[in-house]
Amino acid sequence: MDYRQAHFQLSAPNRHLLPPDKGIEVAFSGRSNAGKSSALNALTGQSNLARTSKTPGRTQLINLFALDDERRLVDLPGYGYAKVSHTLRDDWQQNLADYLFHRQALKGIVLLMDIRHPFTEHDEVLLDLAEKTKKPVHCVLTKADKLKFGARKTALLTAQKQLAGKPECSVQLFSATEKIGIEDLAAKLDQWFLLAE
Ligand SMILES: Nc1nc2c(ncn2[C@@H]2O[C@H](COP(=O)(O)OP(=O)(O)OP(=O)(O)O)[C@@H](O)[C@H]2O)c(=O)[nH]1
Ligand SMILES: [Mg+2]
Repeated sequence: MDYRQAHFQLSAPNRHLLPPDKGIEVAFSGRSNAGKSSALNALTGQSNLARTSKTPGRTQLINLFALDDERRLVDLPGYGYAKVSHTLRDDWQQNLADYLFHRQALKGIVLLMDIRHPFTEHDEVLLDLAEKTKKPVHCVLTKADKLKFGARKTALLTAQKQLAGKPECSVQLFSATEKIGIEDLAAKLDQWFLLAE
C-alpha cells in the first residue's frame, strides 16, 4: 500500500457517527502522548496529517484517514491521561471499548507504547479487550531514539516475552524522529489491508 495517499476523512466523537461499517480499518491506539499521531505522520510521510502535541490528551475524537474507498487508518483518542475529568475519561474509554467490540471493519490494532513505559495498566486493558474481540494487535515501541542501542534491544526482547502467550500479537521498535521501523509498520499494515478476506 502507498500510505502517502492517506487523507483526512472525518472526526467523530463516537462509533455511531462514523461512516458505514464497510471495508477495512486499522486503528492506532495507546495512552496519551505515546506517539500515535507522530507515527501516523511518519508512516504517511505527511508532517501535518494527524495533529501532534506536547499536551497529552489532545486527540479527543476518532479521526479517520482514508487510503482509498475501502481502506482507512484510524487515530483513536489516547487513554490514561490522568488530568482530564473522570467523566470525560470514562466517556473516552467507553467509546474505545464500544468501537473495538462493534466495528466490523476493524481488522487490526496498532498499540503504541513509549519504549520507556510499555504495558501500562491501560495497555493491558486494551490487550485484554483485543483478545476478547479476537482482533490482532501489533505493538509499536515508540520513541526508541530515547534509548541507546543495547537498551532498545532489551526493551524489545522483554516485550516479546510479555506477548509470548498471545499468538495474534507482534511487536517492533519505532521512532518517528529518527525514522526507525516505518517499513516494518507498513509491512504489518499491508498484511491487514491487503490479505484480509
Ligand atoms: N523523541 C521522540 N519524541 C516523539 C516521538 N514520537 C512522538 N514524540 C513526541 O511525543 C509527544 C506526543 O506525540 P503525539 O504523536 O502527539 O502523541 P499521541 O499519542 O498522538 O498523543 P494524544 O493525541 O494526546 O493521545 C510529542 O511531543 C512528540 O513530538 C519519537 O519517535 N521520538
Ligand atoms: Mg494524537
